[in-house]
Amino acid sequence: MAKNVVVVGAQWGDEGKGKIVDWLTESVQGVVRFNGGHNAGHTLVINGKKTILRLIPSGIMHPHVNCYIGNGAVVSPQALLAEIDELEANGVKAEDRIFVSGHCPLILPYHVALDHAREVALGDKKIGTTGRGIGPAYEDKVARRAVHVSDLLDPELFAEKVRRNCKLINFLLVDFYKANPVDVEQIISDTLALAPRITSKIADVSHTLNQKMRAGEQFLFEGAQGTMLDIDHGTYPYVTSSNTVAGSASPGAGVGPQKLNYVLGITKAYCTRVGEGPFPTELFDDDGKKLREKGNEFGAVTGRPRRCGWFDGAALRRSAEWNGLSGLAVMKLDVLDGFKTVRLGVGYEYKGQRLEVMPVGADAVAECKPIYEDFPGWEESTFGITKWDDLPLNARRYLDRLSQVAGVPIAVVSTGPDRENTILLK
Ligand code: 2SA
Ligand code: MG
Repeated sequence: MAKNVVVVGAQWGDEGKGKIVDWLTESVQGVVRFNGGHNAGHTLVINGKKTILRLIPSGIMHPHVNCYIGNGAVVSPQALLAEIDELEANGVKAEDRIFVSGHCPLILPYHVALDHAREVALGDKKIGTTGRGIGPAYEDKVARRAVHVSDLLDPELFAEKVRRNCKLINFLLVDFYKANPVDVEQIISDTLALAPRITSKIADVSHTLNQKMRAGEQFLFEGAQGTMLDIDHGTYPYVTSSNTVAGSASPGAGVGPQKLNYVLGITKAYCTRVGEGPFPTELFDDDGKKLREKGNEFGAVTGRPRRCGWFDGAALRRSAEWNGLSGLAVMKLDVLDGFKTVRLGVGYEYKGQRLEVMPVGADAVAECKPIYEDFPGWEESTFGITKWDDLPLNARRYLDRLSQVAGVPIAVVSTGPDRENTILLK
């Protein structure tokens, strides 16, 4: 394996990054989150037991690695500690292996209140956020008024910053959104009660990673959400509020881009999206229902049913460009077992023209009609297969074409949720 690998979702999230990061963790010394917050839901199945990680890097299940939360992520103290408690209750020693950059913006309850108020006000134009306060926390960062994890070291300064920010937030909540105000003093005291456990995890993540890299250690950078949800490149405004593409591992963790040696794009063998926004290959028929049921496509954080559709090659080609994908991990191949025909999106029809790549912005994407190539399906079960040559011929043909359309070699195929259900190609 290359030295430092960035793992990103190549579609709209929920591609199966958690399984792959957990699996690749065997050969690294640390796993790093660099974007997003506890809106992520990374599902791991180890020896049949399911764990869902939200903010904590998926490497935590391996006792030999340290887990880092870089400055590009947003941190809810409450959510972080609840996740650690859950892991510890399940016998995973997590408390002392998590290092958090002091420069991560905090997510506090007033961000959650604003997230909800916005969604209600948008009505049928809502984004379909996870309601975790992600957008408002990143807004504070860009507006240069974020309260950082390191501010928890100085209770007075912390309280002063929260009081100042809440003047604006309560004005917005009450006067603009006609919602209830937040109780500022309660937020301050509740958060400060958690502060010692959070501040004990503060580290200079950037410097630590750079030092350890110089000493020869290898790291995995674990992206959250998916490429098409990127704030700059995704189907704006139906996006999350962070950069989800691979390059953001560099500013989000504080390492130079030349340190990122390989970019692994995770994609399902089909496609899903949760939340609002355009999705050209979405299915509203029995095939869509079958994908949702067989693939158990429900939000790992919110439980929302995910929208399902065929693989979208025009989106994946874009994703390959935006991320600089070195290889693909194609997940959940077994979910396609038993379909009579499997359809592969190879481009779009847009304003009477053929497009090879997804256009930019939600309005343009909403006007795209997918162009499909149809493949005969396979009756045989692919569940748990560990060798490429053991896959049914029709499955191999489908995957070969998928890789050709994406313009990226397939490095991994996943044939089930467990670590063992994996084919390694490169
Ligand atoms: P937000 O909360 O501001 O980031 O929401 C903005 C959009 O980003 C989408 N988003 C996600 N899409 C897929 N998976 C995510 N994580 C959870 C999961 C989601 C869940 O793993 O299943 O449980 O519902 C995730 N997080 C954010 C979101 O749907 C909005 O479209
Ligand atoms: Mg997920």
